Amino acid sequence: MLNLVLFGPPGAGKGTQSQKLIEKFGLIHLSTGDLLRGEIAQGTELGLEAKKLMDDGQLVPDAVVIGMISNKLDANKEAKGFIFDGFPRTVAQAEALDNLLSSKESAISGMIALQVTDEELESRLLLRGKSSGRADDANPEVIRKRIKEYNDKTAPVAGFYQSQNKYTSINGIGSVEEIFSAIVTVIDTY
Ligand code: B4P
Repeated sequence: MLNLVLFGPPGAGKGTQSQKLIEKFGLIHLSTGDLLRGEIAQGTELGLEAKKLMDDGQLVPDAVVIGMISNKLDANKEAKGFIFDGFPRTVAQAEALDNLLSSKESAISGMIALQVTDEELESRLLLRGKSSGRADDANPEVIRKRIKEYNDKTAPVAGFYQSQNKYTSINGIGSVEEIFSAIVTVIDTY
């Protein structure tokens, strides 16, 4: 079973690369950002609470996203594997994911981290904000807050996988195809 954590700051290209990876490897794509936006679109109570935090560039509470991922793992018992995109975003989420997978006699194969400079992230997100309708992409102040949240709370997750010898970092600047090919080269070593 191939279980990949695609890691990187907001705008690093996780969602973009996930779309290509699910086609090539036949994996299930689990993006907590997409799942949360789905809740918002349906107007659920969870979605209403999450929207306030997301629009302000903050992380949603661990218990909420862990619960969503747990439900998706249960609903896809026959999957060949999963791409975790935007999850785990805290060390507590990473620990919970290990526990969820080990209860299913599975584990993370590896984490691939996309390295992109803050200037490039900001310009990508502002560009997407012009057409995506995402409030969290439209405002430079919110984008900077998301990058700060990443540095404070999410960056330590890399160390969690480094200590398990499951971490590989690649350059996230270049064409989508170049980055895809670098990711596939890493996956081929698993
Ligand atoms: P996400 O939906 O995960 O959003 P993201 O970090 O912006 O990444 P995304 O995958 O969408 O963008 P990508 O890099 O592909 O999270 C949104 C919010 O949800 C968070 O701020 C948080 O509030 C909440 N949340 C989600 N998960 C959570 C969790 N686990 N715990 C707590 N809270 C959580 O692409 C960005 C742009 O770059 C695109 O326009 C793309 O076209 C462009 N791009 C991609 N590759 C490129 C390349 N090689 N060159 C140039 N541009 C490129």
